[in-house]
Amino acid sequence: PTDVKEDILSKYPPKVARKRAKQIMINEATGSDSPPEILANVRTIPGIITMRGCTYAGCKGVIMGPTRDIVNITHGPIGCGFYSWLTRRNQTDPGPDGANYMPYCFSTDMQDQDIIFGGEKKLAAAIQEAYDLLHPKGICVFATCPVGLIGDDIHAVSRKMKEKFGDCNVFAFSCEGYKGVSQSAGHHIANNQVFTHLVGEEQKEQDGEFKINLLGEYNIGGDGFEIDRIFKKCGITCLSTFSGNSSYDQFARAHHADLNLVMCHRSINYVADMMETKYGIPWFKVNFISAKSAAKSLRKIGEYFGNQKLIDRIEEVIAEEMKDVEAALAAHKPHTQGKTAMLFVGGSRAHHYQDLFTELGMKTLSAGYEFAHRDDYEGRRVIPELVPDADSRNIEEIEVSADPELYNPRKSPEQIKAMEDSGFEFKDYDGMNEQMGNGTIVIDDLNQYEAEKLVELYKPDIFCAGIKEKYSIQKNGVPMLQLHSYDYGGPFAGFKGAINFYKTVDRLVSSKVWSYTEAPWQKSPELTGTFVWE
Ligand code: CFM
Ligand code: HCA
Repeated sequence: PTDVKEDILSKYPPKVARKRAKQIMINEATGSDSPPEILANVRTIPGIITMRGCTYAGCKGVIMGPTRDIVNITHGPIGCGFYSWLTRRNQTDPGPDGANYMPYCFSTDMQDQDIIFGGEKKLAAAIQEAYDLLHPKGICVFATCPVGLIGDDIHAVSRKMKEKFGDCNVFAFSCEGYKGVSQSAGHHIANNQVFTHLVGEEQKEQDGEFKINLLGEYNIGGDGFEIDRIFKKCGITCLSTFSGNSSYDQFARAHHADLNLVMCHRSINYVADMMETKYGIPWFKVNFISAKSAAKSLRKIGEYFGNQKLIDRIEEVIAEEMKDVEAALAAHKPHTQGKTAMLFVGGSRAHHYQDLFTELGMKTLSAGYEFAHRDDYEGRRVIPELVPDADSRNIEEIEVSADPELYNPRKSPEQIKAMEDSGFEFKDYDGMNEQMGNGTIVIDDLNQYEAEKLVELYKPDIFCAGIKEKYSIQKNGVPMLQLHSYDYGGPFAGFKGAINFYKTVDRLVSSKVWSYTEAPWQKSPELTGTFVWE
């Protein structure tokens, strides 16, 4: 593998190679007391074709996109609104008469004259129009790059409209595309505003036993539906999901839960911390990707509540669900055993999905995140070591303290301590590197050139990434599975999702069709070019 790193870097100009060398790692984390550091959450080098998206995409598309009854208005030229319209395939179930604005694309459609003379009036008119037409519970406004450049005060406009309406919560996000180095900054901006303007609004006590929130689950391909099915079967009450299949009221009542479960820690771990500080709700990390991980997460919930009836019910559910899982593995594993995979996804899937490949007997040769931070690679314990830079300082950190009325620690410090002493982990997650094993290749912010190079050198049996990577990988003769949109299939979470995944992956790695593909440059070699650095 050391040669592979050299090989990849040799094509870069020296300055680029020096920076990329810190983001390409031959993994030595397993069993090590001082695992090597990786450079992450830093700017992409201009000119490189990154897999990343922008801060607006992370805020508007990822975090707020899946909420059905908030009108999301993109303040900007139409392209930003258009290209973030329904692209993430998050599903929603509004019920027979629930409001659902997700199929719509709301935008102020800024023109040249708005850029020159300012767009605040146009924004106020758009908010008014949305209110008159739909009377939603909430309206959210998202800044795109030009809005930040010309200085429209979207927060002042939103405040004014909120006061004017009296029965509609209007708030805004300074999530200009350039605000951070990736989508990750957008998650933070979105979550801060939801926490400030929405969580805690509903004062009424909530019914149900074993009340939890699921943070960081976005219902891609119906994953959240499958997890909800499992919760219901176990008798666990999910008050709110941030933000898959969510509604305004779910956020407003979230502080009534007795436990926060964190699924995608990259996009939301700080919300769990803020809710613990403000309301006294403990949190821990869960993972519902892979049957074993789902079972482990459910057992941990049972242990947290310490209720024998719940614990027994969870065991019954796991036993029942695992019958089908084992039957599916018996059918598919003989075809997948020993095969190899590569995974490059945004923030947590490149890690979570390795559990599914392990269940299939497959080995992950190389993996990495588009925009994760060092803790996602090396584990949460490195957070105190992270040094803020100019880009991360650009993202507001909000001050949170215990709510004078609503703070109510669900477990006393002594109870938490006793649980921790017996091995129960709160507020923690492991990094990807340690699980992957030594000698594997971990790459942060992979780019188009490196993706093709990895495929050429290793010919993995399957490559997982997003839409931008899909077709070049297939043209290189390797089956490709989108782990963002699931190629419009799924769900892949929970027990039924795991079965679906086994079937999908078996079909892909067992098919010979990709090895017959001939890319245009194989037929006509004059189409290949070599870049020579002088
Ligand atoms: Fe979390 Fe996500 Fe992901 Fe993410 Fe994303 Fe996504 Fe993703 Mo695409 S919140 S970090 S910003 S699990 S949209 S639902 S699939 S890159 S790995
Ligand atoms: C985003 C959304 C995205 C893109 C997926 C892809 C998603 O990052 O803005 O590149 O295929 O999951 O839809 O991550």
